[in-house]
Amino acid sequence: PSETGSVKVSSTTSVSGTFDGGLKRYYGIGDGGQSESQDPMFKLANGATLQNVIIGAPAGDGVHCDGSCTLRNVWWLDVGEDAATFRGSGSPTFLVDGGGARSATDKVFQHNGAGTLTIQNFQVSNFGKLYRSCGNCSTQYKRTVIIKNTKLTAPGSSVAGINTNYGDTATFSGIIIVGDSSKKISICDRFTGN
Ligand code: DGU
Ligand code: CA
Ligand code: CA
Ligand code: CA
Repeated sequence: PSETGSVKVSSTTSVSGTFDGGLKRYYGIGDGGQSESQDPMFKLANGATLQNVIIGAPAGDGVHCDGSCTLRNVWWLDVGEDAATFRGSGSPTFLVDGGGARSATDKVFQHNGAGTLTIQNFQVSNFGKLYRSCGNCSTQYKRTVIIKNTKLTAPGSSVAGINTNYGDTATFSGIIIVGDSSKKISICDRFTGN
C-alpha cells in the first residue's frame, strides 16, 4: 500500500470502537527481534476494529486483541515478534480481512485465547507460520481457524500449526502458494500442545 504519512509512537495505542489509520505508517515499539516481552503497537478491546493501518518497524508484539476484533486492511511491513495475538475466553470471533505481512522470523498470527479466527483476502511473504494455536499457554482451548483467499510466498514453513489434542480445526480454501522448490510450505502442522 502507499502510505500517506508516518507516526512514531513510544507507547501502545489502546483502541475501543474503530481506529482508522488512514494508511499512515505507525512504528516505534520494541527492537524488531524475537523477545516475548515487547509491548504491542495496538491493543484492541473486545469488539474493536483496526483498519487502514500500516505497521512499520520496529513493531514490537504487533496487535493484541483482548476479545473479538476485526483487523481490516492492516499491513505489516516487517513483523516484530509476531504480527497479532488473539486472546479472550468464551467464544470470541476474530477477523483479519485484507492486508498483508512481510518478514516474520517466526509466527504471523498467534491464537492464545479461545474462539474462531478467520483470515481472508490476505497475503504474506517471508515468514515462518502464518497461524499458530498456542502450544504452551497456561490456559488452553479448542481453537478454530479458517483461512481463505490468501496468498503465501516462500520462504515459509507452514500455513497453520494446530493442537490436535485440544480439538483444534483448520479449514483452508482459495490458498495460493508461490513456492520455492528447495523448501516446500506445509499446509497444516499438527502438534500435541503443552
Ligand atoms: O504462554 O509462552 O509465543 O504469545 C504462551 C507461550 C507462547 C507465547 C507466544 C506469544 O506460546 O508467548 O507470542
Ligand atoms: Ca511468540
Ligand atoms: Ca521481522
Ligand atoms: Ca508474541
